[in-house]
Amino acid sequence: MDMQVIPVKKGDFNLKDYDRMRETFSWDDMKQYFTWNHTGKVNMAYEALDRHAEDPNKKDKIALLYSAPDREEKVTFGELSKESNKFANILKNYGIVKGDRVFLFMPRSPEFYKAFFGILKIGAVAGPLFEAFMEQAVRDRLQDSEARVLITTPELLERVPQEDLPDLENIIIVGDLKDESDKYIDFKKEMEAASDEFEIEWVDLEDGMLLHYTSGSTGKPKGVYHVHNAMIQHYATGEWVLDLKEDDIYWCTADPGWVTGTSYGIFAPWLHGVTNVIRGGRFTPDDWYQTLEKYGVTVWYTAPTALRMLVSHGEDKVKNYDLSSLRHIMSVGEPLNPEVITWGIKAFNLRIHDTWWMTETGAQLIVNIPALEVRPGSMGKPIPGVEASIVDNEGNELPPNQMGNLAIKAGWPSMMRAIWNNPSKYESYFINGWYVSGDSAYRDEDGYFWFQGRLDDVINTSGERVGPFEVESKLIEHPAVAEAGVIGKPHPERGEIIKAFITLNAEYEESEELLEEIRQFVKTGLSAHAAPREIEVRDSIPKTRSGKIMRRLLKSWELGLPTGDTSTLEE
Ligand code: 6R9
Repeated sequence: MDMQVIPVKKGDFNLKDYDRMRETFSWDDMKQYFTWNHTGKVNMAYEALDRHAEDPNKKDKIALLYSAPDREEKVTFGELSKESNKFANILKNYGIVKGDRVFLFMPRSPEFYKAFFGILKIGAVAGPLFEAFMEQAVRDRLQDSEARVLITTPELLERVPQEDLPDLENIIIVGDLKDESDKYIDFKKEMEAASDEFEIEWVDLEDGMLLHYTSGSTGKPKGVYHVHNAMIQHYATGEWVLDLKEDDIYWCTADPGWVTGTSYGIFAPWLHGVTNVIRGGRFTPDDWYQTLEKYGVTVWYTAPTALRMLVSHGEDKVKNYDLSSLRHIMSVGEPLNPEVITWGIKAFNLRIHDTWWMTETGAQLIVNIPALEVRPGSMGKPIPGVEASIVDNEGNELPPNQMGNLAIKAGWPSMMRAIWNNPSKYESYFINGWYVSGDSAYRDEDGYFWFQGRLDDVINTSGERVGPFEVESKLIEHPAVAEAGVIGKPHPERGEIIKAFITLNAEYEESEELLEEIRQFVKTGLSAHAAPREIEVRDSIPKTRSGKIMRRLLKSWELGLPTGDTSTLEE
């Protein structure tokens, strides 16, 4: 990849000397921003909500700007604080206490956020599930977590295998309930009756707050357990990386079933008391641009898969909208193709800032911030207070430019504290004091980190290591290619050959000539050994709900192997 550097634009940064700060910063410096630092009383819901509700200047500020195809609603910090008190009272009535697991299986809606904070206020652990989960996925998660309460909708209730869930004592239904029996709790009715005063449960920084299930490459989904202490890092990155200011209109497009939708769809913006746009339903490019324009979004956090979709619909579409309010864009979840950054500069006149982190890390770790020059294709540098490195399989650090395991010195504030019910799995993440991410990467001489792939995805063809992401990025630079997923396919001579699955942009028809042209495009644009020997055109590329290309699934299909856990597959 040719090294391109996009410099800092004058005036658009809030950290003058990032590198120096990374040397001197201590997480203790961050505590002063929290109420518990002088009261000793901890709860995320207090810091993110009640604190603003108690502030006469903030209480009537809009916290939640909700929009869905059929509904629009504005909720202030004051209202959200009271409404979540009501929900906490409902849980209290049903005997929920600190430490219990309460799950949410419903689409994004104001009710979701009211319930979510009610759960935190009573000191329980919230478990948000993607609304698209089918029965098996719901069963696995509710069984493993031994959830006592589930909040869901009449439509999704069908996918809850109640007979297999002995620990699930109560189901709260948001929406019109057909069942007249008292088997279910009616959210609306109980909210109307509930008091909006609630004595918040003060917890310890190390008490549980959130359980996010995530799939590994094998086995059942793992419950990644996070504690209230994570707020320190949510707040810090909200300032440094999201660059949030008092008057921002912030939009994180992620669903709260994914960690991005909680850490950065809920916590970071509301810890900063910023107005948060929540958009439900499915998006088309016009919906995205309309949302940005209509609400005057200033800070936008999204994912490569969404950005690639926008790219495939062309620059002209952007021109139909007034996006002048937008000042800061970030991306997470997958490698951000340099091509997309280049496009973003043309389309929005803004740099898109890549950020790297994981469900297990709870918050951003390696990032591009406004103060740093962007090197397209690089994830950026570690945030202050975080030590990142490249290590070998024994946990020894490797020199610059050498590829290895991307690892983080254990102990940052938002690090997971357990894998639910699975201590040995938890321990397996750590070697020699390092949290080993399962991603491969290298670090350049200037300390920028470059993602190479999930360790299990790296292709070895004729002894050459090829990162599928590099090939995918090149493929989508071709005007005909919309999306691409690349795998290594076993080959008797070459070890593996590269096989690409692609979707075509609307104006293109599949033909032998076109596929050969695309192959040549990679060969001449990237390298001969990186050119896919096989290209297959498909209607879609399988992705997780958080937008990651499921290369593992492509590979299973290709080899006719069992597909394993596909609960996170986007339909
Ligand atoms: C927040 C989130 C984690 C995995 C991670 C890596 C990939 C995330 C990335 C990235 C390249 C980035 N990933 N951000 N790869 N560049 N900026 O995505 O959590 O769903 O647990 O996924 O996603 O492979 O290990 P999660």
